[in-house]
Amino acid sequence: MGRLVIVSNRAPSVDGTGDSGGLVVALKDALSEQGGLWIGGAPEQTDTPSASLVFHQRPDFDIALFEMEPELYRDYYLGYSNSVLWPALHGRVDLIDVQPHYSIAYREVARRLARQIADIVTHDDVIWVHDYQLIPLAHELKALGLTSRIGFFLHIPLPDLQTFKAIPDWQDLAGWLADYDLLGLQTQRDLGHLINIFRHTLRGELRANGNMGINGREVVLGCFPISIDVQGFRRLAVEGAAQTAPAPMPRLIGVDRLDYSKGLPHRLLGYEAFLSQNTRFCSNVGLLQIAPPTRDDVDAYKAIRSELEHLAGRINGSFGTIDWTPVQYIHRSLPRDELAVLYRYSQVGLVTPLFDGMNLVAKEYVAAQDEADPGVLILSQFAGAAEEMSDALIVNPHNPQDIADAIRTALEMPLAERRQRHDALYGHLEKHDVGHWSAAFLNRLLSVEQADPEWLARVSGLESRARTG
Ligand code: GDG
Repeated sequence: MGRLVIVSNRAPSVDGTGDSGGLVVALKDALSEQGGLWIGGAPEQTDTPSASLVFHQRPDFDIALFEMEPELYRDYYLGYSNSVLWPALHGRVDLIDVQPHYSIAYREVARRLARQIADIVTHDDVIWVHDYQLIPLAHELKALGLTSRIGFFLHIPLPDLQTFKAIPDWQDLAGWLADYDLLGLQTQRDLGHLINIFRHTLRGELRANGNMGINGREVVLGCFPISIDVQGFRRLAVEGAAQTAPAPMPRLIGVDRLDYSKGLPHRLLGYEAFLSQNTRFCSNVGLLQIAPPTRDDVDAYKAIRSELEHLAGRINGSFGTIDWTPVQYIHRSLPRDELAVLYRYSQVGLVTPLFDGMNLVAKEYVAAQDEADPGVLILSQFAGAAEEMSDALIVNPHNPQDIADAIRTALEMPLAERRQRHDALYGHLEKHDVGHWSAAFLNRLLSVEQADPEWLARVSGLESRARTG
């Protein structure tokens, strides 16, 4: 094998700050062993972007940044990626904002990036592309004749066929996905949706080995539930807690980017129902909601922020007293080590997305607990994590009563049951950490046969005819 080449919308920082998030930790070892390279969008846009990748060396792996103009970035990232694909793939077709220039920019970014990548990779390099911002990349790379193996991992959910078809370019998207050699999804749920999309759109045939025959070649499919650095996160929580006092009263915690997919208003409605039905808990429990800003420039995000602030204000106004604030809402990002301690000192973890690829907060909450006196995880049935974490209290986030009941059950749960549930959840996580995830994906990618040159020639021919025609 040549180098491992990771491609994502954003590359890790050149100086290593912010590496503690899961993905860099997961891929660091594989990258440094293989002499790897991480290609990603430059953190700042420029009116005079370089026509080739801009290289930086880190001690562990190299970084190559892809530059773009501010307008192109806006239409590709805030536009197509986050105003079309993100809502559609999360089942919120009502929020899709279709603009022709968004989809032009999305394709243009993949085309330009492919040219820059094709200049520097060789046949033996293995390319792993991440997430919905870059779906057309394999198509563009193969059109340039690249024969390296190319895998793709979708971090967010893939909806059912009918929802998928609400995206104006759904047929193109299906075709671009089928150009990868390996497609990895978070859950069996999403894998089922992908198979159905391929069957319907490309007459794909499911083979006995679970892969799909599409246009005379085999696309390898797999379910790879992402995870966290379990030991590392647990260590942060234990060490931090040794220097911090516990919370003065039982606490529920929620930690989510302020995104409409995370079900924050639904969560507050559930908490409101809980307080109104269980008044003995008033003044004796608190909800801490950390919701750092994200994609502020997209209208749907402004709307969710004001909805959340309205609800938090309503609950505090109705139930709060001079000495007690029922909802503590923080609209800022906190350092990761502080988060770990907050999780450990919270008796209930509330993870109630309406639709989520995986949800790492659920896993972080479990990893941070004290096994002798663990808290209880309340988890939405629509988080990908629910497939693996059935020992959490599983709820339907659309039903406030379900959330209210689960909060009461969690707060009243006897120690023995809390320990039993936590042991099962932690036991699974320990064996399925983020290293397990990246190794499983990479091993599968390495076992894929390299592209058939005849097929490639055909695709490249069609592509160049389409361009010149
Ligand atoms: C996408 C998919 C999939 C949050 N607030 C703070 C903070 N965070 C960290 C959490 C966690 C991460 O952000 C959020 O991860 P999630 O998995 O919950 O969600 P997305 O950001 O939507 O991620 C998701 C994931 O990709 C991985 O494949 O699981 O389904 O949507 O790590 O801790 N971190 C810090 N301060 C904060 O205030 N430091």
